[in-house]
Formats: sequence, structure tokens, C-alpha cells
Amino acid sequence: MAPPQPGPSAEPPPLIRYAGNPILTREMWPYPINSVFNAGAVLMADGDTLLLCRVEDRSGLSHLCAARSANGVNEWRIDSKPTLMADPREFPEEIWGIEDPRITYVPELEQYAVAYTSFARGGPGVSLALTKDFRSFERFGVIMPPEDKDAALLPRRIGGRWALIHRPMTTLGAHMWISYSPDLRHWGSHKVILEARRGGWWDANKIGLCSPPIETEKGWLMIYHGVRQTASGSIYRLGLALFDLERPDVCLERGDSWMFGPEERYERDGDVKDVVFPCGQTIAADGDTIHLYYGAADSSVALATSSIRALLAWLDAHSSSGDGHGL
Ligand code: BMA
Repeated sequence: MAPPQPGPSAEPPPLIRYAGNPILTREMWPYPINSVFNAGAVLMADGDTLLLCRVEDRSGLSHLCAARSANGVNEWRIDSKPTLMADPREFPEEIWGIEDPRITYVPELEQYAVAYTSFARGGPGVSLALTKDFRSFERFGVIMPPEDKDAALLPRRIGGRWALIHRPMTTLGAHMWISYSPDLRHWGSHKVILEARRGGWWDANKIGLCSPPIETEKGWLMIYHGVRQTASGSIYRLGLALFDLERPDVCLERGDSWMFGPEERYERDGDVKDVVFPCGQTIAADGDTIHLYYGAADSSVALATSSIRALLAWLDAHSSSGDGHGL
């Protein structure tokens, strides 16, 4: 019999799973928890990778906890207690916990900006905090009221104003928006930048930013999730889009197919089945190698590697240039 011919699936995948996945699990935690997932990520000045993880405790509410590692892969040093807890006395909108942090280093402020979800009675909203060291935080409270989430700050001002990508729920659907601010507190000039597709698409009806946008020569590279509703639940997969560097509301390219989805057991089984959900990445000193950290099935943290070059090449090969983007 002739050997099987390589099919279209033989092309190299743009993201490679780390063989030792998952890299953070609840068994590793220094205090009792239910699950650890959806972690923001940053490469610190001392070379450590810091993951700010969403940790769900055994009341069902989430807080954030930092884990540090010299190589970003193993030997994690986990804070012995929660790093950032909800503070519903000062911030009533955090009454049901805080979730899904996205971290951006902002050179102008010499601080990290952490955009996270605060779970209020009115639903999820976007909150912001600044920190230099992930030990003390300046909290800004809610900057986008419910229902809104999946937010990250761009690392520099665009046309003199700060820019935030986020995902409000509106009667028009769950699309990605950009908003601008002079001071990180007052936000306006809201605009849709990427719409969920419709019908049978993998990213129909609900999309949202994953990790913070990556600045490349060709534009802001954004990894986003698409949520496919099926008869047996939702499937969270990852897609790619590119936006103009000085006009981040302008989408230059959008992939047609998803580039990464739940396949391994730790992604398919867990508290929420069939979820891959990155909230952070680090870029190595070569300016190209990416470590993407993602929540797997709302139960653990996993790692996939890639490169800016590979993602841009994948996007070129998988985007159709129609401006309707299949809507
Ligand atoms: C989204 C967010 C994520 C979660 C995902 C799958 O809406 O709440 O925190 O990982 O659902 O449950």
C-alpha cells in the first residue's frame, strides 16, 4: 500500500504545546484552591517570568496569585497567599471576585498595568490597577462598567491618548472595541474594531481579546478567542488579527480559520470543557520567540510556544482579504 500522503494538516502548527503541560495545577498551590487558570504574563527586569494567575478558591470566587520562574516553564515559586484579592468594601463591584488579568508594561509610567475582570452584581466589568512589583497595587476600580471584559491596555499612547481594547456586550453582540483616555480614568471615543462573525463560523456571535496585543513591524498582532456554541456546550478557540500601528481601530488582516483549539485531554476535560484561554505571553530577548500562557478547561495553566514571525506568516497564509471578513 502506498504510504499516506501528507495532507493539509501536515503544515507546521503556529503554536506548539509544551510537552510537560499543564505547567501549573491546583496540586502545586501552597494553600487550598479549586483551580488555577487564565494567567497574565510578563518578563520581569530580573529575567523572571511572572504569571498572575486567576485562582478560584473553594467558595467559587476568584482572586489573583503570582507565580515566578527563572525559565518560564518550571520551578515556579508561588506566593504563599493571594497576591491581589477582591476588595468589595472599597470596590463594591468586586463583590464576586476578580478574574482574567492582562498585563502590559507601560514604559512612560515605569509600571505594569493590570486590566482584570471584576465580577459585580450587574455582571462582569473591567477594572485597572498599576504596580511596579506585583506586591503593592494602585487600584483604579472599574473603568468599563458591566457587561464588559477581555481588556488590555496598549503599552503606549496613540495620538496622545491611552488605548484600551475590551469586549462590551451590547445588543449588537459580543464584539471587540477600542476606547481612548487622557488619564486612564475617563474613557471615550469608543469604536468597534473586530466583529464576531455570524452563522456557522468558529468565531460566530462572541469573540474577545486574549493576551495583550503584540507590537510588530506590520502592526498590532492580536490573538482573540472565538466561542462556538454547540448542542453540548461552548468551544473556545484562538484566532489571529492584525491592526494598524497608529490606527489600532483599523483591521488589516484577519484569519479565516482558528489557529489553536482544545485537543489535549487537559484542554478538553476540566471544570469547563473545551476551553483554551490565553491571558498573557512573554517575548524573549530575541524579540521573536513567544511563550503563550493559557488556561486549559478552566482548571490549569498550560504553555505553547511560537514566534512573531510564525504568527505573521500563518496570518498571511490564512486570511482572505475581503473586508467583510465573512460577516
Ligand atoms: C469566559 C471567561 C473566562 C473563562 C471562559 C470559559 O467567559 O469567563 O474566564 O475561562 O469563559 O469558561
